[in-house]
Amino acid sequence: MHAVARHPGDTDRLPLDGTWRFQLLPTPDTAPGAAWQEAEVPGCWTMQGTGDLPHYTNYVMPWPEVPPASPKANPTGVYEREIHVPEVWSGRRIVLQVGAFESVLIAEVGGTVVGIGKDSHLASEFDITDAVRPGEPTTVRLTVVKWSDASHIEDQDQWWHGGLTRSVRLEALDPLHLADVTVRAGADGLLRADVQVRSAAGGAKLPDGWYATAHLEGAGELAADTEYAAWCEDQARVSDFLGEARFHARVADVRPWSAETPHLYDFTVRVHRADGTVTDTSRHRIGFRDVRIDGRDLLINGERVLIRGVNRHDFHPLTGRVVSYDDMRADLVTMKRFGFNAVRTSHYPNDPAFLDLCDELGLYVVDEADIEAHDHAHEIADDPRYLPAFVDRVSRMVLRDKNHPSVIVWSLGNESDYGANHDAAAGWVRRHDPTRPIQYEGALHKGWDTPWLATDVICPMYASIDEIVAYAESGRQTKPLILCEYSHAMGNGNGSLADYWAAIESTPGLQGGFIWEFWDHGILQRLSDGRPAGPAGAGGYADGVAGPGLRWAYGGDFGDTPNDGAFVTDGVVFPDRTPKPVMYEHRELAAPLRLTDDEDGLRVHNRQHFRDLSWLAAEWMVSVAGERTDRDPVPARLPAVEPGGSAPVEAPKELLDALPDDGEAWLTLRIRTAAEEAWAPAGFEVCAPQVRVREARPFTEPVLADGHPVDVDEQALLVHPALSAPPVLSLWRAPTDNDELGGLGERWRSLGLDALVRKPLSYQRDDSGRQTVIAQYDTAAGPVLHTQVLHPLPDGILVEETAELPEGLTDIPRVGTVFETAARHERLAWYGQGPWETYPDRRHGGSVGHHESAVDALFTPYLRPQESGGHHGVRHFTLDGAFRVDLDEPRQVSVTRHRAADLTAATHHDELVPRNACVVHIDAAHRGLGTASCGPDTLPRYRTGAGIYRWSWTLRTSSA
Ligand code: IPT
Repeated sequence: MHAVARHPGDTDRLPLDGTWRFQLLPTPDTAPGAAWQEAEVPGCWTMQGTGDLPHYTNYVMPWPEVPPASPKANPTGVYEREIHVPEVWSGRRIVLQVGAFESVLIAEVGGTVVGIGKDSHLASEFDITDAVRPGEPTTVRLTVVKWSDASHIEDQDQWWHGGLTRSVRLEALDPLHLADVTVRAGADGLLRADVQVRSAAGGAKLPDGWYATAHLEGAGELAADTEYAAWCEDQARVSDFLGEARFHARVADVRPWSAETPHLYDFTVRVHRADGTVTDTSRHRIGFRDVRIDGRDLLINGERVLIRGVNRHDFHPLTGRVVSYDDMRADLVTMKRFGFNAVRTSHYPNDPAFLDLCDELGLYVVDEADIEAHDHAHEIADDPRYLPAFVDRVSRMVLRDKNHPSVIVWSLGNESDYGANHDAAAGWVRRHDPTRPIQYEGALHKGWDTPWLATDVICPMYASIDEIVAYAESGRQTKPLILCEYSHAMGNGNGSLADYWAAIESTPGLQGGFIWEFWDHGILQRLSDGRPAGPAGAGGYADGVAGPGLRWAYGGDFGDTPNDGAFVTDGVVFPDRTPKPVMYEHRELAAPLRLTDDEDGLRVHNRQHFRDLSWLAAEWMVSVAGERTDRDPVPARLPAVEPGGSAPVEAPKELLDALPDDGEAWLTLRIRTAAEEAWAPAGFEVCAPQVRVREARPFTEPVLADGHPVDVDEQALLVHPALSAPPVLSLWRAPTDNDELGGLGERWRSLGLDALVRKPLSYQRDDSGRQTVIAQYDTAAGPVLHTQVLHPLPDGILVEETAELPEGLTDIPRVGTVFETAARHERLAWYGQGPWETYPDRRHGGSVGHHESAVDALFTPYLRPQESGGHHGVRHFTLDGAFRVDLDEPRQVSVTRHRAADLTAATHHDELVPRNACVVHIDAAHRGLGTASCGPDTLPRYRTGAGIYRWSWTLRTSSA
């Protein structure tokens, strides 16, 4: 019965969610005692104040036992409550459904064991008809054993929890029921539905005269296929205990389903007794769409759709693995708002409601089975003792989810090597559902040229741009290449996402990928007792920051050993779903509309596959460097452009004609939703493509002034009333997760970059009042010579700097100036990229223009403190209007309240104590972010190394 989607509104359901009696035992062999506490269902007991806490490991099993063994010490939760089966359910089949549990379930009703279940992310169902008496109370006990042989194939990179993690309920069914409904609906409007009917009553024989009916929105009541029935008769395929029926329909002018156009149709199947009584109803929201692989292309409705995907785990910072309908919806809405069109249910099937939402909101799904044998992958993939579990997990997922249009690919699981167990599972899927491709990354382990038969997609993880492009151009590629994981979103990262997309969009054979991953799995933790804040902790966070007395916990924070530390915090959103800066990068790269200005003139491009531009409203804006122009945006008329096409668009003359005579100027087309979409209100900003309409004028030497000498102290450091720490050379940034895990943090420390000692060599004032200061900074790769020429200006100073880096000083984080302000400035206004944090290899999300922000809001609170708050391409900035810096050319700048050393020393965001001063970095060069925490390092063109660097800037203050 698990294949049949029943409508949630049907009345034959009794939810059992809520407060249950609960006790936690040390082993499954321990007898429950008399003392009960309470636990919420669904819920993870690891998040509910028991002694068993969350434990994080990436792939190392948390205990040493080898498969299929599990440890003796084995937390076991006993959940109990009374149920009252309504009298009106007499004579019906009563089914107990447990949505999800980790990892073994023993179900008892009225003291009798009715069954056990495994497979932590699919429901287990038990026919308890004989164990209950309608009208009388009965005790249900659900015993959940945390560790088992199954734990070895649920070894995903996430927190280990225990509990009942999805809803529990009773269902009442007539003995005559729908056992399976398989709907196939193509973009041509043709539908075929195959229905299986069984009877669970005495002898399981079907009652005479039963029949099935089907109703489709847009086609009405469907006639059962009599030819098919006759053929069955003829072939002696008619059974007295398995009823089969087939329906066909053709919907005229069908509106096909796609992620861009998620049109759904109501489809209902019913089974009746001879007298017409309906005994079971199955309701579906179906979509008409095709999925097909043609050579190197995965086609949706015949179109080679680019897959802009993200991997998503079930996660919530207060409840662990329990996610409500609203939370699932909010996740998917967030994805849609930031341009994602696909999600991989890494690494297990999600709640069925999740797929309903994907159908409705429009997201392509790679539906993944709950199999990850990571730590012992090689031993398990061919272990026949695990064969039934592999086939069971894959087939149960397919049976449950096959009627969802959003599901376009089945995935056999993750990181489990490759073995006969995979082929067995794939074989079943190929026969049961020939309408969808299968993918499995492990099937590539012998190379991409000769994938084993369990994958139809070349779906590698973390391959470099060079690798995928070389492969696509090699002539050896025979299947579509869609990365199952790439661009590891740990900390301040996702460098070169734009370079990936430039390669994907320009290389036939490359069709996209799934960013790793959606969530930073930081659990909200109370500092007072080190416990998860739990469901009561709601409101203890805002904008990515845990509240006072709280922090976002990662591996090790609950005393969990072994653990993999902050590797669990690698998502594009913070634990409270606040988007990280990379989301804006992604939104711009995935924009449905692009703007170009080249020899073909100003044009808009429709980057979608199925939709025109009529759902978008647009307005023009211009921004000019120098003074703010503050001109109102003017409405833009978007031309009609077919999907994939482009058309000229008229520039806003009134705005361009009114430009000041001088200065770099940018034209922005701000795009919003014209009307409400399922995932956004009307007027929601979708993207803001820009083109430069006028180049910057070259930096002109400011007028130098006589007679206002620049002061330096005995260390040859600038003395300036607006600065509490004078400008010095900086070659260090607090290592990002990519820097640390990629091994650079260690290298930079061994070079001494984190503890540079400045040795003044000379300083000299000339007649014009200009100071020339030369200092040396020793590194393990040799000395760095740093020269500052400090010129007096009538209203400030000009600082010209040169740094000479020795040959051996390769690949360092930055070369630039750092200083601190004397005053506690509150607001930064800058002309450059923003408002989101940008870096050299992650700067497409920030548009060029005038931006302004509270200094405190400029720092992105990555869970493990690291370099943060950078702005690319800054031309000038002011602090509270009183402190102005102009740069010789667009540069990487950050203004925060944290020194790089403060960030380096802290392990969690809450340890940071903001300084009063603003810490200002102006970089001549800044290393890109890359994605080396899992995947390729920063591309060579974004690296910073030996050589001579020159940069200059002016400082003007009201007090200077
Ligand atoms: C890959 C895993 O599939 C994923 O679950 C996660 O662990 C990710 O890496 C890193 O965060 S596996 C890795 C061996 C590439």
